[in-house]
Amino acid sequence: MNSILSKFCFDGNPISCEKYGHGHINHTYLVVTDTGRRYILQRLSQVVFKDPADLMSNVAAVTSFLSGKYDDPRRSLHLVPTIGGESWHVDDDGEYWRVYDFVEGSTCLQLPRSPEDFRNSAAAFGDFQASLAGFPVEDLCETIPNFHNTPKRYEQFKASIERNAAGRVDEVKEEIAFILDREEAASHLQSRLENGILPLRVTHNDTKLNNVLFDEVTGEALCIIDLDTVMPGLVAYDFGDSIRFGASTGAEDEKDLSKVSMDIELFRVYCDGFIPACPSLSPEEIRSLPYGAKIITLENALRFLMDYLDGDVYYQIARPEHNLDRARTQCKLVYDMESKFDEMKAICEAYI
Ligand code: ADP
Ligand code: GN1
Ligand code: MG
Repeated sequence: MNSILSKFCFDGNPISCEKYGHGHINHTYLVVTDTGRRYILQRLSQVVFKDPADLMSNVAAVTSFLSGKYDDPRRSLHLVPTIGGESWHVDDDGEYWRVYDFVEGSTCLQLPRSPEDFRNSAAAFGDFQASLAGFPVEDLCETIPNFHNTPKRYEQFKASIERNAAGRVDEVKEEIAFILDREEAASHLQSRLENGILPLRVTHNDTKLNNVLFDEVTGEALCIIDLDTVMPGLVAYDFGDSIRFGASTGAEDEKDLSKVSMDIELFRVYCDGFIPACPSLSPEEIRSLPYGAKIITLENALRFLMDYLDGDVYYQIARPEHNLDRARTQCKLVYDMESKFDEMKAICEAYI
């Protein structure tokens, strides 16, 4: 690790470097130097990101665009350059490394402490969406092609069932059936995109609550992080992914499914923070938001289960059945959202 650390322009000399955070994708470390400065060091996952140099160009462009918008430097991520002046370092094994300034005075949450937290995160993601409206979309690479193309995800899922790489298909027949039964409904947004009813915008694409940092003092959402999937997408998925994670009454990997449901009051609160923060949404986009919540949750169920079938190659896991537990909570949430869907639609309709 010392050799990696020696490549970046830190303020002071690193005195510690420890694993950090709850992300499922990159390997994240907290670095502290002898001047007391703190940094986030990350090794990118090349299982997930096939073209890390393109990804880093996106991140460099987006962070520099956003930092011009705020007076408080803590409102946006800042890359720390290498001693050669680059935004990332490639080591002898071909691994990609980057460093961000640590956003000081911030907290990262796994579930909202109060509805107010959730409203704040909604306003921050809405504001992020609105801020990127002026970003030149032609400068962005697609870091994961077809990331939220649900029909394509179903194709991959069926191929994974066919391969049965980890020999686990028989064990999860019920979960597979639940997901396959919903294939047609899951294409709703992709077909509206293809029919020109819904527009592409520059979206975040991974709007979990733990991808926003809160101000420790004011409690307000401070900084949107995890910019690896900023690329053209549907606003409904940004909205929906926040609901899937933050409006759940249980953790994403909760084993006791009786604890997992979608809190309709938190859904209402999120709408209240997000929709007014995105004033350019069309009526069709507002109508698409509940579908975004249901479909992205189903997509996550599919992706977690697919990784379980593939032998846990994509997401980081802390126990052998971790991906299966995650898939089950997502199925439970979809089931619950189906019973609340008319109410979800009515809540959104009121903003039109
Ligand atoms: P992953 O793609 O694996 O989810 P993230 O970029 O989201 O990786 O980082 C993982 C965690 O590290 C975040 O959830 C957050 O807790 C923490 N983190 C990342 N960047 C910063 C930062 N600049 N300042 C403070 N904490 C950060
Ligand atoms: C991953 O990187 P992280 O942990 O914030 C994943 C998301 C999933 C999420 C499920 C690039 O997000 O798409 O919805 O896990 N990110 C990528 O928790 O695949
Ligand atoms: Mg993350």
